[in-house]
Amino acid sequence: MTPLVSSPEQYRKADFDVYRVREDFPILHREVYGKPLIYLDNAATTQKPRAVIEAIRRYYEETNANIHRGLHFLSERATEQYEAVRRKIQEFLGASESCEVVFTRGTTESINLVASSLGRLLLQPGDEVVLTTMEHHSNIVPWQLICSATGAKIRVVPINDCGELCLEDFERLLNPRTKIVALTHVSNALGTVNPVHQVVQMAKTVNATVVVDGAQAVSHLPVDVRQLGCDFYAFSGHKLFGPTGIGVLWGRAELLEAMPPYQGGGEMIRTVTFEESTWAKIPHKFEAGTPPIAEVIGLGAAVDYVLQVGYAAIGEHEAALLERATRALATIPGLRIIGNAREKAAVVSFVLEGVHPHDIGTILDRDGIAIRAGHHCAQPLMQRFGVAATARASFAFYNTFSEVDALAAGVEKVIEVFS
Ligand code: C6P
Repeated sequence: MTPLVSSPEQYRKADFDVYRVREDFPILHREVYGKPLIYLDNAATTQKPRAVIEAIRRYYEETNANIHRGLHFLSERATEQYEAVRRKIQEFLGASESCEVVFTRGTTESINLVASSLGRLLLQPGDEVVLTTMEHHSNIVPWQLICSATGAKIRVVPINDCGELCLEDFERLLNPRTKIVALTHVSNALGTVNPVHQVVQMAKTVNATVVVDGAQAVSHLPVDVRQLGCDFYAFSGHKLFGPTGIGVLWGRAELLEAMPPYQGGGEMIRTVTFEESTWAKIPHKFEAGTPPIAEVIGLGAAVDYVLQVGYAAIGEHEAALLERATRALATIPGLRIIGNAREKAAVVSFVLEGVHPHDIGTILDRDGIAIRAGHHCAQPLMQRFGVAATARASFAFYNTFSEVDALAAGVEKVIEVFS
């Protein structure tokens, strides 16, 4: 492999200093097996800046109370903080109204909510739900469940060898029975950034409702749901440098209002008798029970943090990381990168001739390098590329060029072990 020059000065641009940013993430300073941690598993979950950890600590130390119910001081403060995050997310996504922001446990729950509830509203026997080959299981299985309950069918948009959607095939699939199109914004296993705006425009020619899985997008690029034109957008807090156990489903108000509740319980009702119940207004109709209050507040801190780093700096730095990683890995004999889309986030999936991806992961781990190996909850996608699994390095803005170089050196070492 051609050695790649790397000096810390390279990353210190006027407005973005990766080493200063890394100071905000306590975990990035720990060692594993006596080696500095090199965390390249950001698509699985991102690390948390001190601002998020502190916001959660402060909430529990100073404000903890249940929300929306109490008349007392702490409950009012907690409710204010919780609802302030809803407004923050509204702005973050460019949504028109804060009532369009529903808090969930994560992307998986957001998609289950929309599949189950919108599916019951819209789907009739013979109707079609269009997915793509690159969907995560979270954007396949909930649709299978509702299709088997309603008699609707799933149709799948193929992808090309680079891992891009075949839009001509998508156009051919669309017909008056197409009621829902659900696709990922960024593929977790390939890094492909899908042309969501274009997909929405095409889907709207048959009046289909478009659901976007934004789990892998929000950490890499700014999202504006009005510009995208979609009807629903889902993401997880923990992939946006926020806590686990919190996610968002944004949906158009008129659709959320028409949809039946997803779960029943406290908080989501207006009146209850043994004969019947009536529902609270959106978004509360979809937030049954005590929500994850501290996690919502942590998510608010994460959004503030990401916006302060800035998507322009994130995009520029991650593009450089991706370019360097692609260049370094592509020259390794026997290594095949899976996913070479023109529009790609900083994710590199690869296979190595004669070596199981799990062995790559295990050997790298001993050098402190955390990657993911497996099917990435995208088995149909793995089948499309004729592999059972891949090794995947996924980057965030706090990763450095030296870490990319260490990954490439680590893979060379794996080859030595197996030669
Ligand atoms: N992908 C990965 O390592 P949850 O678990 O609900 O936060 O997110 C589910 C999910 C949905 N869609 C996409 C595109 C995703 O990438 C994920 C999570 C992780 O790739 C865990 S499998």
